[in-house]
Amino acid sequence: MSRDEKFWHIEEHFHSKDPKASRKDRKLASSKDRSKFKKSDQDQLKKRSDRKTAQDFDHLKLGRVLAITPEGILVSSNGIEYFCSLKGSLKQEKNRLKNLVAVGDFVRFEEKGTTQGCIAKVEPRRSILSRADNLSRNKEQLIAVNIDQVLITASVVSPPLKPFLVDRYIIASQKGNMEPIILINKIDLFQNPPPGIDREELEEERILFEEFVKTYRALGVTVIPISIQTGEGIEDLKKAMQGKTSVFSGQSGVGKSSLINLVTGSMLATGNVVQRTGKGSHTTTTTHLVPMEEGGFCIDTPGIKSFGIWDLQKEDVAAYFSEIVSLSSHCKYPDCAHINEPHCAVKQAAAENKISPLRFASYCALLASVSQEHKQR
Ligand SMILES: Nc1nc2c(ncn2[C@@H]2O[C@H](COP(=O)(O)OP(=O)(O)OP(=O)(O)O)[C@@H](O)[C@H]2O)c(=O)[nH]1
Ligand SMILES: [Mg+2]
Ligand SMILES: [Zn+2]
Repeated sequence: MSRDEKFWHIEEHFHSKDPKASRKDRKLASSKDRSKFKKSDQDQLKKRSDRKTAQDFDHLKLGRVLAITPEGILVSSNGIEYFCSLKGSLKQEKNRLKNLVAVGDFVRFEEKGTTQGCIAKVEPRRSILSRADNLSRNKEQLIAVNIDQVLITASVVSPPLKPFLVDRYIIASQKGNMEPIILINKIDLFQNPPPGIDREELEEERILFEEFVKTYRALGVTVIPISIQTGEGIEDLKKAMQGKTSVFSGQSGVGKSSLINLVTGSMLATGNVVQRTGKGSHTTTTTHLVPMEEGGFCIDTPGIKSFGIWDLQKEDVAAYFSEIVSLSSHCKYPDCAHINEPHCAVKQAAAENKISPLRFASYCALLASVSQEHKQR
């Protein structure tokens, strides 16, 4: 099968499902799913997807959004690429959304000439990776949709590992109905650190890395330590990506585009990390979907500076930290936030290192930032 044929094979598989049957499947799947928060997130997703459509769009071309570029929305349909605009009627739906269409969307569009089109309908989405828009925190920014898994990409040393950022991504993945997988790239830097990093710093980073891997694996999350330099972890990454749609997301400079190039043979631009600051140089500027030879797709995204979780209420933060959930019944107050309350089992466990200090610090920081956002609204 050629790349295009594979693309359409998977796409047709997605659309050939009888909607009633797939609704039944979804119900069954969600009834089997025991995690409470996940179920309500799925319900919410379904509600958002079940928008009433009075018009019939079946006669229009079906395509998938590959990228959103200054020239228009790039849509692939039967191996042909079209630059599309959005129909006026669609734009009326724009309220809390920053962008109506996202990379990975399946769309119905009217053909206008040989390479242009006009999108009339966005098909229901099975998963959504989004964040709170940076400028106006009350808008949802869609990063990519219809994805199986988020490859949360981090690195060690340059840029350094940031567990609190990983936690935010894990929560966004769970809210949006995707599996989180953590990639920790550049582990070769423990042997060959860049200039300007002293021994002590390197040792601290190594301790953090080891603690991190242990903690997140214990939570049941797949963690793959990787080095492009030595090839470590690359086979595991390929296996994890096979036949799936994955989105690479994380800070600038961690190596998202480099990893995609290595796995898919693409030629995406990559950039240097600024040595003085340890920060990436924001090389990738648009999100785009790349088909893979072995089956499946991957999506490269621009590095982010900060990641605000969309629509996360203060009261719901703890539910995403399973180790906190399981201890909270031992707190004195049933609505304990585990910050200032006396006789708090969670704080006690954190003090005794019975829960990971990384995760507890992350919980506290997230709760503080969500409370702050609420005040600002
Ligand atoms: N030492 C080392 N360097 C790496 C590794 N992977 C990537 N790099 C380097 O890290 C730098 C940044 O890589 P990119 O692939 O551009 O990072 P990115 O995450 O796509 O960054 P943005 O597009 O800015 O978000 C490049 O100079 C890569 O050569 C690795 O495993 N080890
Ligand atoms: Mg990049
Ligand atoms: Zn408590």
